[in-house]
Amino acid sequence: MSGAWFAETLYRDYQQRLKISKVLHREKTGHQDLLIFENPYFGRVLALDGIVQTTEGDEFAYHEMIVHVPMFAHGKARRVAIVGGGDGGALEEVLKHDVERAVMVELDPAVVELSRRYLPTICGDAFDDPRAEVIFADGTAFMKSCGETFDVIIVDSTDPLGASVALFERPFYADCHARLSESGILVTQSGVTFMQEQEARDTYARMKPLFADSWLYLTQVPTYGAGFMTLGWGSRSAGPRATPLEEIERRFRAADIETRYYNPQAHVAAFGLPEYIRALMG
Ligand code: AG3
Repeated sequence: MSGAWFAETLYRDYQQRLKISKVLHREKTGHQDLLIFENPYFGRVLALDGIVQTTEGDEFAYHEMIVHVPMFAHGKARRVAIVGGGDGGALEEVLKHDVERAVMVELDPAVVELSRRYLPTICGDAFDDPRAEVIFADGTAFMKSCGETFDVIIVDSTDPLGASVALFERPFYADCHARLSESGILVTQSGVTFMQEQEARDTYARMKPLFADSWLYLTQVPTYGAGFMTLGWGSRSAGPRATPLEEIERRFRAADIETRYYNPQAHVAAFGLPEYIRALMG
């Protein structure tokens, strides 16, 4: 396999390639084509249906931002749901907070099983934590019928292709909204904006009528390529996004969490959008 390259198939006119130094696992899971390989620079890489989901080298830029921004903005989230996120990276970050329950609803059991086996540096011991519960189900069906309330809901999904399409649609956002507690927050993966403009536009337009506050915020994940990724933000009250820097700093210090991307300054700055993104919000 030496000399082989993984060529991502996400975009029509732009492609990133990662050298494969070793294939660790390849499987058609029944839901998707799963590949775990080793790259000399990024370490182990998880790809689903030809698209990079996470790597040991840069997972922190995604998982810390999709988790710590809503968690510290909320300030006292005790019950958290993750939709998708089978690699356990988001779950691990959630469990660094003082939560009482973290439910992860993942469609594909193989992603969890293989991430536990091959990506322990990403999920840590998250799956063994007594506060964590993993439910193998369709996230849309779960949010429609679960009857539970959450302070933070994190949608750590694949791109809107196949089974994930429904996770980007209004009925799902409405069900999430109904499951949130009083100042609850929904965050969603909404694509690399420069390449996936429509995704950011749709996310914002669909959340806006449902939530007291909706917005997009930024992270930059090297192996997602082509610039900033935006994360969708919907919250049942206007408070969390407006939390002053000093208060975020106080919460961050109190939580004593070690990070490599997230910090209170980066948190506040993430809501400051470049004009080409701002323009998509109308
Ligand atoms: N989920 C988001 C992957 C997006 C990759 N696509 C892209 N470059 N637009 C990642 C799952 C990690 N837990």
